Amino acid sequence: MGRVVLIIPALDEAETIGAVVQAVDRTEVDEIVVVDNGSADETAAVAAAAGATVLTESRRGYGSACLKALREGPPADVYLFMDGDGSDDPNDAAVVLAPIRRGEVDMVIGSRVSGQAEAGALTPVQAFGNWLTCRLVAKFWGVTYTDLGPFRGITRSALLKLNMADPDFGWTIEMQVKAAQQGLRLCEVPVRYRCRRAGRSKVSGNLIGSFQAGRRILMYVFSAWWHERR
Ligand SMILES: Nc1nc2c(ncn2[C@@H]2O[C@H](COP(=O)(O)OP(=O)(O)OP(=O)(O)O)[C@@H](O)[C@H]2O)c(=O)[nH]1
Ligand SMILES: [Mg+2]
Repeated sequence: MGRVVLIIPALDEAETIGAVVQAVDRTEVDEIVVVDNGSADETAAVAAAAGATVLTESRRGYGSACLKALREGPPADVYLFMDGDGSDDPNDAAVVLAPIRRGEVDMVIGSRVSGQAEAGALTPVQAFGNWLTCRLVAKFWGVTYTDLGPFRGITRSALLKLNMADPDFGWTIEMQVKAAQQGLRLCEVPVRYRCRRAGRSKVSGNLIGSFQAGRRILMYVFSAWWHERR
């Protein structure tokens, strides 16, 4: 399958990032890149000490961090993405990568909905937003997803075709909508999901963050659909 690079966008995750990086099975992943977005804490130092390659992106946003890793990170044949707050279980890396290793698909989404989510790890707003978005994607593009989870794998060649651009939390839906539009071979696998282990929530843990991310995601879906129809 070639070289696997794990990308972890991280903002103020010093309390969790070390354990996350250390828990990654290095027989599955060749290099771990933590993209620090101007953390005020020791995220970068802790990640580096745990064995990650650290990149810094001054432009805020989850997507900006991912784009930085694609532009300036180490070469890869397959990219894996995961959160830095300990919510995703690094032990699921093998499960996420397996369909790509078998050559069956170009992209795998780790679904927290079909997997085991700890009580409270997915808030009601998040669960509803996921459900609604997935219904819209199925209606508009005929592809069934159950989740927009952060834990996912994609081949470099497929990712390049998607021409990713969203600098923020539209990143995950952008990848899934474009994959559907372009007819990528894709699948979902169940993954575990836990409440963030420590640190401050930036998105789903607070209502404003949830609604902002939700609005951005829905706007992306409707705008992609609108542009396609014109
Ligand atoms: N690089 C970068 N990473 C971010 C930014 N905001 C959040 N992150 C990271 O993206 C991941 C997801 O953010 P979270 O705050 O965990 O969002 P969430 O999972 O929806 O909500 P909680 O787990 O409740 O906090 C984490 O690894 C964060 O550190 C950002 O502006 N830039
Ligand atoms: Mg989180």
